Amino acid sequence: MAAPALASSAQVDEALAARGLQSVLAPARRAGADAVAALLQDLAGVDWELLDRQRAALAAPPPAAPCPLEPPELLPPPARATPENEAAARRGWEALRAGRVAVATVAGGQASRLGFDAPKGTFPLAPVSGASLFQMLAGQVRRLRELSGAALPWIIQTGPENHADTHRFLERHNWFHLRRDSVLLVCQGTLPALSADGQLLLAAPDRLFRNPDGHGGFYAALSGSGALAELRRRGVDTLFSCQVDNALVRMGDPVFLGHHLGRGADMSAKVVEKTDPGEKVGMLARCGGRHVVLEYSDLPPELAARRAADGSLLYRAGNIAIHAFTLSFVEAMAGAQLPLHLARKKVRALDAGGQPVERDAVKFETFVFDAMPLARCVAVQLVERDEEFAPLKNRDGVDSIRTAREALDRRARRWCAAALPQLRLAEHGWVEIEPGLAYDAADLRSRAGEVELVACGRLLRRR
Ligand code: UD2
Repeated sequence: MAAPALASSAQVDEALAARGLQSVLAPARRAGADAVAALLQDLAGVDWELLDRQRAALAAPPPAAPCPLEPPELLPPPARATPENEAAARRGWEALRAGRVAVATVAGGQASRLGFDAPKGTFPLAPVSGASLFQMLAGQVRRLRELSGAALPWIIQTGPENHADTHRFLERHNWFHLRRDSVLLVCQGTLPALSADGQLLLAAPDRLFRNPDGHGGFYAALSGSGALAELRRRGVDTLFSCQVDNALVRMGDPVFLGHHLGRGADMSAKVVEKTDPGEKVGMLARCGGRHVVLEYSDLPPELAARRAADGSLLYRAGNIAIHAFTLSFVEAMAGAQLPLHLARKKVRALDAGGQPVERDAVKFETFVFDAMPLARCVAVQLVERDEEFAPLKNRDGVDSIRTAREALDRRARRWCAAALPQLRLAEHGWVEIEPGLAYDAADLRSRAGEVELVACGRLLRRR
């Protein structure tokens, strides 16, 4: 979805008339010339071809599960000491040291399920220090830079609803002491929402009702903002990406990157073993020689629950939205027609008489992982859930603040037991390893002489 060139007023009129959408101008005409000019300006940014796809999607039946599916080949977890993993680690570290890698985090959208009225990345998740998700990620970026000696640019993709707040937060925290020009903040785009009969909706007489284009907007945002060109200029050819809300994510994992590079993959993915068929993660499978991800909300329960001969789930590869890409694949995806996902919601928009009301609307989004079938080669690595996946989605219950903190606590205790067994950690309450102190347990061991345990045995930090 490359951004279209802005159209003139005459072209907008023509585009509206060709689609029977002229009534969208009526409230602006009643409000006066300024409102008309502003709305025409807004409409000039509409991608009409994409709008035609949106309108066609309203009538299309929901996507059927592509068949026949097969489970994908899974590479073993990074921690397993196989010759392949060791070779991959060497290759990954080489690429990191050579400055060929950048990391990216998608952090758009609203944390509504979390009940948190701010960008999700600003949520103070760390159990003892109260560090935010952004600070935890920044710590890893800093440590990887120290270990690799490379610049390792970090792209944070925001959305229109949280871009300014994210910028302010990072500014207030002095970008967590990462060089300002080493963090690229990129805002994803929007798509017009439609009524069920395909009419454009208005948020105000002079403004369309739009919603963020989903994290699939990542590709176009990177390309359109100039971030991709900037990464190329800095010598980057490989991108690692993750979501902001995985408390255990291992940013820029060298083993994963090494497999991605070694296989010559366009796009790669990490998955966890699904044990509950109803778990809210996409399912990664093979279909007609390609890799696909079926999102949990589109997954027929019967398919999700299918078992292999040994009783385990047949489709056990749960997509945790951690990917590696070649930069050229990201560039190609910026112009690709990714599938549109529809969400029917109540929104506050104008009615036919121009009055603001609660009304039904259809919102459209694209997803990062829908690019996977377009990749010629994909490497899929199975990772240990306890080491790498603890999503923060809900206030309580599953995938909540408590479960994410428990996962951080368990991992910190495990790393300390393996690396610094002489430490006397608190027996009760949370234990935390300060963000950025160590990349993994082996790294923690290498820092034994530099650390101290404070807060009654609950926080391990640099002395
Ligand atoms: C996502 C995946 C799911 C699984 C799960 C793992 C999607 C659609 N599904 O489920 O398959 O991997 O995560 O935890 O992603 N975001 C944006 N822009 C947007 C919307 C979201 O940047 O317009 C970011 C958001 O900041 C978050 C991530 O995308 O980091 C996931 O969004 P979500 O929480 O809505 O996705 P979820 O939990 O349904």
